[in-house]
Amino acid sequence: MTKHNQNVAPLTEREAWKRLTAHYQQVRDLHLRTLFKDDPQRGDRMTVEAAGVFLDFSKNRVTDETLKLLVALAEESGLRQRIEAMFSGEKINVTEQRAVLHTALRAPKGASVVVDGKNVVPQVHDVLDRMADFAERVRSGQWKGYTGKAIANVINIGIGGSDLGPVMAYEALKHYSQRDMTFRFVSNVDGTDFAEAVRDLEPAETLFIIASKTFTTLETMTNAHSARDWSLSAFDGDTDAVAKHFVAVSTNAEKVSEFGIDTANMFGFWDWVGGRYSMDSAIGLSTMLAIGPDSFEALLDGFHQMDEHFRTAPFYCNLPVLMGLLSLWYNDFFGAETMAVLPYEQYLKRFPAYLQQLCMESNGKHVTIDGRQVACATGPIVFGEPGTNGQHSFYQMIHQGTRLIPCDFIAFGQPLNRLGRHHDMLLANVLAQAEALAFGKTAEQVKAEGVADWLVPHRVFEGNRPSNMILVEQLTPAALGKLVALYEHSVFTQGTIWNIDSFDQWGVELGKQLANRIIPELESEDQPALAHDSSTNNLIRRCRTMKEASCLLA
Ligand code: G6Q
Repeated sequence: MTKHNQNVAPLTEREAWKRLTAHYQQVRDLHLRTLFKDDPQRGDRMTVEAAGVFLDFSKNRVTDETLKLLVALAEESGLRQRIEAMFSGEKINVTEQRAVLHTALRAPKGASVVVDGKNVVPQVHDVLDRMADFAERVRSGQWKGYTGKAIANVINIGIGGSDLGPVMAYEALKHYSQRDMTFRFVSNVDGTDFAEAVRDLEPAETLFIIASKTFTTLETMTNAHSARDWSLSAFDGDTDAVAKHFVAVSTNAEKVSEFGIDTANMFGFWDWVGGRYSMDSAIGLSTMLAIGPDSFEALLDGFHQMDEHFRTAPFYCNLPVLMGLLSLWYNDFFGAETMAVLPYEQYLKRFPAYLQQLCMESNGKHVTIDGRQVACATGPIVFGEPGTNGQHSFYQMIHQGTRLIPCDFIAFGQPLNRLGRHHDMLLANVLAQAEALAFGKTAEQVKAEGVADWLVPHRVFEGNRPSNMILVEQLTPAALGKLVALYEHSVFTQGTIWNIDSFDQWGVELGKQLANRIIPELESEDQPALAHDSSTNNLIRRCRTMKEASCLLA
């Protein structure tokens, strides 16, 4: 078994960790006001630009020494070797014994990445070529539905990694999408999700993408069956229609055929692509249908540029490494439990939700790869909303609450929709928020404004609230790829230091098993014998009673 870093000491015994612990005591109370006053160049110095992504990390509670020690921690934790191990296809997802090769999904055609003795890059490009061919036919109207009509609506059915990436990417890149087509995403097993998605659509013009790596997921298969019923009921139950209205994205050809989808209409991927790392695999078929193959290629190129930067840049100027280290600094030393991701770009409205899975499913782990309890807190809780909306909601807590909430602001120099002064106002707001958080407003400043004494404490902003500012020229497909890869690798950096498996997700299993036990207990005609705890038993009985009442009413 490839255990991580057998030569690396447990986290709290690493030299750099011990030095950081001592260093934290010296710098914990340093105020950003002082740091900026003492170093007028700080805002110019503490920036990095790579692959067209500019990061200003000067408004973080760090000194040069902090950064040196954090970089030393990454080195001592074997990050360099782990990056090589990931990119070269070693089975670093130890608990599932899998390689972790989302980076191979965006490798250029001539590249070579060998897994189990085989170069996987040609297979990746074969699938991409098939996807492109299919996407062109659907987008041009050449692909016809059962009644001979062109496809106007695409519904992606998938959940988790087979949904969050596609929805986020569709929303993010809507500006580049084919506007005469409708794209919808159904994930929830709650029938409302499906019902609302199809209520105004014509089956004859609707194509379903059943996106499921395993093709066994309860929610997706339940929705897929409802979709087939909905579709076939419009075509007198003729199952020939399935070939025209259903395609699959999966690693499981057998289950795909069992469902009735011709494997000629299946786009494959591989077990070395984790669900939450799969939006650039065939799982991105809906994205390619929306934005076209050329833009999809640009998206992949953006990912690849960030991959290369991560793989080759020295740690002190490596964007994902720096962001990962800063996040870990707050999480493990300042005890910050959350982080906010705040894109000042309406098209990125689903980006925080996407990052929730990427970060929290990857690094929400309590044991190290060798099964020991971790020595410190792991992945922070991620949340966010696009600016400026969040400012009128939860930012109050970030400015004046009792918790430290590090923020990542993301902004773009050029708007995609230029409308009067809107963009200047948007940018002014994001810059102002970072400034206000860092420097705040002292009691003296508040008093000088003539505020009554009793009101002064309420009007004080203590400041010293850290943030990163990520600036990119414009939200293009390539820019989106770079941003996603930036966070993917930041998550990897942190997971490596914690020595956890960032690529498994055993924590989702227990609830699934228990739901499978409860389903027949809710559905059985006769009162089932219940052997759960008293609360669950009671709730099941109540749900059965409510169901009986609603059946009687119906
Ligand atoms: C992601 C997880 C999970 C997965 C879904 C859907 O990393 O593995 O979110 O993507 O459970 O799984 P299927 O694609 O197999 O339906």
